Amino acid sequence: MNEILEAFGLTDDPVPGVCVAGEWRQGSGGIVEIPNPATGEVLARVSLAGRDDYEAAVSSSVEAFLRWRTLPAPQRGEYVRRLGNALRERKEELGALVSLEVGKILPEGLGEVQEMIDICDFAVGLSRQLYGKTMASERPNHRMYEQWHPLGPVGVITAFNFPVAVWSWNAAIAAVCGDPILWKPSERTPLTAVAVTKICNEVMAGSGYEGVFNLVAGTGDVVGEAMVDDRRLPLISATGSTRMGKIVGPKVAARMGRTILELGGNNAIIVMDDADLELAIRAVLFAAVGTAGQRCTTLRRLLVHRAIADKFVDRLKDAYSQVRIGDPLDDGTLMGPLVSQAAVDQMMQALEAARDQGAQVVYGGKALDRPGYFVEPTIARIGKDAPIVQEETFAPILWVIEFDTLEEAIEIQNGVSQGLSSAIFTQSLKNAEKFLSATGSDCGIANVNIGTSGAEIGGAFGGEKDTGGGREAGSDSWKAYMRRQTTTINWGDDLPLAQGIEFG
Ligand code: UN1
Repeated sequence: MNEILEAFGLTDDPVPGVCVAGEWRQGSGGIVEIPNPATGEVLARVSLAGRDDYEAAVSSSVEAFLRWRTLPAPQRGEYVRRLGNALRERKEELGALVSLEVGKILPEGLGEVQEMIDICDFAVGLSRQLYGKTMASERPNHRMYEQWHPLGPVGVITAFNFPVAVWSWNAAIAAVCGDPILWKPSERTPLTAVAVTKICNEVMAGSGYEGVFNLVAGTGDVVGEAMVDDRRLPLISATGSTRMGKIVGPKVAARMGRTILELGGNNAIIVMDDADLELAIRAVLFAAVGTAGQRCTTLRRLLVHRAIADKFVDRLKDAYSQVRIGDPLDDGTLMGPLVSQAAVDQMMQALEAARDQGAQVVYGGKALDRPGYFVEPTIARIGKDAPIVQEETFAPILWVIEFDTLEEAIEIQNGVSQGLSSAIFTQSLKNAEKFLSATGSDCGIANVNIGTSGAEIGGAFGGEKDTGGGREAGSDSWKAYMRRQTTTINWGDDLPLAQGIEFG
C-alpha cells in the first residue's frame, strides 16, 4: 500500500493539495484525512486550498492562457501527446492509486487510466482538426466562414468515482483547444489528483506553460463557490450530483458563463422476451455491480419482460452469488467497498425506504461485518411507481421492475427526472429501432445489446433532463471549449448588403 503512495511521492504530512504553475503549496484551507475505503484507516492527510491559494491559481491560469492560446494547436497537441505517453508509462502505478483511494477494483483502476490515455490520443488528432465551416455567401465577391478560438481558463470540478478520467476528458480537449485547466477534484479523492498533476508537471517542466494544468484541491464552500462566481473562468465543467448542478448551473449562467454539467443518472436496461439472456445477464452484472454501483452510468433499474422475469432474476441471483467481494487490489475481487461510511448508510436507508414502499429484497441487502465500507450487491423487486425508484442511490442496488409491452417499458424507462444512459436487450430489429427512435429512449446514451456503463471516449458523453445536458469527451464536444467566430470578408470593390437591402 505504501509503495503505491510512494510511487508518486505522496509521503508528506500533509500532502500539499495546491499546485500553481508547477509549484506545490500547502493550502491554507484546512486539512482533510483520506481513508482507505477497504480498511477505514487513514491513507494520508491533504492540505486544502484557501481563498489565497485559489486566487494564486486562477491568476496563474489567466496568465498562462494569454500565451498558450497563441501556440499553434498542433503544438499544444504535442504536449498532450507527451502527457498520454507519460500516462502509458505510469499506468500500473496510477491505476493502483485509483483503486487504493476510491476502492474500485484494479482492472477498473487501470481501465480508468486507459480512458485517460485514449482521450489524450483523441485530443492529439483533434489538435489538427479544429475545423470551421466555409459557407456560400449570398453577396458577390464575399467569403464567409467560421473559425474557432480558444475560450479561456476552464474550471473543472470532478467527482470521486472517476477521480482522474473525467478530468482528462476535459483537460486533454481543453488543452488542445488553447484553454488552461483549473482543477478542483473531489475532496474525497485529492491523492489521485495530486499524482496526475505531478505527471503534468513532468511533461510541462521548463516549457513556460506550467500554468496550463493547475490544481486546487478544496471544499465546495471555498473553491467550488469561488470558481462558479469567477468571470475569469468562462467555462465550468462540473461532474457530480443533480443537487450540485442545480446550484452551479444558475450561478454560472447569472454571470453569462457556460457550463458542461454531467450530473446524476438513473439508468435502465430493458430486457425483452426475445433477448439473448446469456448476454443480458453478463451485461447487467457488470453494469449494476461494476465499481460497486458507483458510476453515473451504473444500471439502477432493470426492466424485464414479465414472461421471463422470474427466470431472469433466478439466473441473475446465481451470477451475483459468484461475485467475490474484497480488497480492490486483490486478484479475483469483483467488487470493492463503497467510498465512505456515509455511502453505506445511504444505501441502507434507501433499502429501508424501499421495503416500506413494498420492495422485496431477493438478494443481498446488508452491509458486511468487516472493516472498511463493504456492502452486498443487492437485487430488489419493486413496483414501477415506488418513489425510491426515482432517486439515484449511488450504491449497488438493482431495482427489478416488470413490464408487458415495449411501449410500457419505454414509458417507465423515460419516467424519471434523469436522462443519462439506457439500453435494450433484444434480437428484434423492430424493437431495437423503436427504442432508438425519437419516441424511444430520452437519454444521452442509448445502447442495444450492451449495458449502460463503460462508454468509449470517442462518442460524446452526457445526458438530458436532470443529468444536465452537457457533453464531454469525443465527437464534437470540443466546441464547448472554444468560442466561435463568424467571419465575412469582402474582396470586391462594392459594398452589397445582405438581404438585398439598398441603403442611400
Ligand atoms: C462517470 O461515472 O462519471 O461510461 C463516468 C462509463 C465510463 C465513464 C463513467 N466510461 O461508465
